[in-house]
Amino acid sequence: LILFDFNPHHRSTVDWLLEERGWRFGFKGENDPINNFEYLREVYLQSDPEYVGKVTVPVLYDKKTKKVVNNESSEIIRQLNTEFNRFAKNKELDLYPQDLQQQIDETNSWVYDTVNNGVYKAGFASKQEPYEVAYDALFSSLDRIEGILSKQRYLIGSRLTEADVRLFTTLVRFDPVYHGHFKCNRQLLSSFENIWAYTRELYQIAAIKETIHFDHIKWHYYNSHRKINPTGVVPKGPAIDFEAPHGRDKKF
Ligand SMILES: N[C@@H](CCC(=O)N[C@@H](CS)C(=O)NCC(=O)O)C(=O)O
Repeated sequence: LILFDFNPHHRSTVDWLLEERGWRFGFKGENDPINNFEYLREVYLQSDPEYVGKVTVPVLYDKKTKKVVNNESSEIIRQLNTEFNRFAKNKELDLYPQDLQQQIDETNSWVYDTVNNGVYKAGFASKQEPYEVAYDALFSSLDRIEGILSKQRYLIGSRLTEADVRLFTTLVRFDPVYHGHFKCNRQLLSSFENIWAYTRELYQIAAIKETIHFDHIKWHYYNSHRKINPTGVVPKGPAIDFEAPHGRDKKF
C-alpha cells in the first residue's frame, strides 16, 4: 500500500484495517522500519507540520529529505516509469511509450471514471439512482473492454501498458469484493471470457502476483466499511481460480 523505497526490504506497508485514526503501519502491529512511526499520519506531519488534508495511500516518500514526494497514484505510476528506471529489474520496460501516450491517456480517462472509480460510486451510493447510474456505466465499460480484449491482447494493442496496470487493480478485486460488497453484481468478472483470461494473465506475472494478498483485500473492505457491512463478516467465496492457464499468448 505504501512505497517508501525501491528496495522491497525497505518498503513500508500499512495494515489492511483502516481504523478511525487512519492507516496504521505494519501487519501484526509492527511500526514502520524507517521512522518507527505507528500511524501514516505521522509521515504526513513530519513532511509538513501544518498538514490538514486527507491521509491516503499510496505515498512516495524520500528517506533522505524525510518528505512526502507524492501521494497521487496516477502521478506516482508515471514517476516510477520515468525517474526510477535504473532501479528496475527490467530497465527496458516502458509502460508509457511516447507513441502510445495519447491512446493511453484517452483510455485511462473513461476507464477511471466508469471502472476504477465506478465501483466506488456504485458501492458508496446512498441513493438508488446514483447507484444505478454508476452500475450501468460500469457494466457498459466492461462490455466495451470485453470487445477490445476479444480482438487484441492488451487494452492499447499488443503491448502491456500503464492502462492495463491501472485497470488490473480494479479487476483483481472485482469478484472477491466489488461484486458483493459494492453491489456490482450484474455478473461475475470471471464470466467474461476475455476479461477474465486477461486478468489471470496479468495476475500471473510474478512481479504483480507478489503484490496481491487476497485475504488483505477482502478483510480491508468488509471490515473497514462498517456502514456498508456492519457485522464485519467476510464472505468466503466466490471460489475462483486466478492460477488457471490464461492462453492469451496462444490466442494473439
Ligand atoms: N488521489 C489518491 C486517492 C487515494 C485514496 O483515496 N486512497 C484511499 C485508499 S484506496 C485512502 O487512503 N483512504 C484513506 C481514508 O479514506 O481515510 C490516489 O488515487 O492516489
